[in-house]
Amino acid sequence: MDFQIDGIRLELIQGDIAAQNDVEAVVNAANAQLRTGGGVAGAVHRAAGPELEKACRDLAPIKPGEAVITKAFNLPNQYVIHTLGPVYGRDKPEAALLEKCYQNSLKLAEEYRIKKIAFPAISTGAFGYPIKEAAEISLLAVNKLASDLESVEKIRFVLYSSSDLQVYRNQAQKIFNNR
Ligand code: AR6
Repeated sequence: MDFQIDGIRLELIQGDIAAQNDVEAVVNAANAQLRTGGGVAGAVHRAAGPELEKACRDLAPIKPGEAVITKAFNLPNQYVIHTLGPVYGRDKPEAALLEKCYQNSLKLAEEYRIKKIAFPAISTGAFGYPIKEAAEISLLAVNKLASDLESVEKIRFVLYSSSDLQVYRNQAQKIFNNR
């Protein structure tokens, strides 16, 4: 399902963030040390290969809401943007920190003149953020920034499960169809 927001194409799909071969940058739901892990971080590091952890070494640690960029090595992309989401119930204020993840990732995408970028649902796995709240925060963040984006033309949310995709669709319809 696609939406058009101030000239930005927003796509919502079900899939694997490590298999997005038509975007220049994918976003990693990272840990503070920028090491491999479970979920998205595991998939991204496995597909990128060991060079990715080496490239991350000097950039770690990062704090919740921050984002850093590296090359993508064996992934079918040019860049990986690594952002650390808040742990739900621990890193406060969690909504503002989650919004910062999207803002700072898009800021880096602009700096690197990236046109197409794919995000996972940051913080909604191991970090426990409820999907409905997280979907609303991430879509509102895009809505707020869309008119300022000069390089970015396409933003894709890659949801792992069909139920998460459905939640994103419902939230997007509420937010964008009422504009
Ligand atoms: N592609 C797209 N989405 C995925 C994939 C995938 N390959 N795998 C899982 N998801 P998580 P977090 C979904 O746990 O909550 C890591 O171990 C998943 O269903 O990857 O930010 C790191 O090392 C969920 O909806 O990220 C950190 O320690 C969403 O992606 C910690 O987990 C995010 O799940 C980060 O936790």
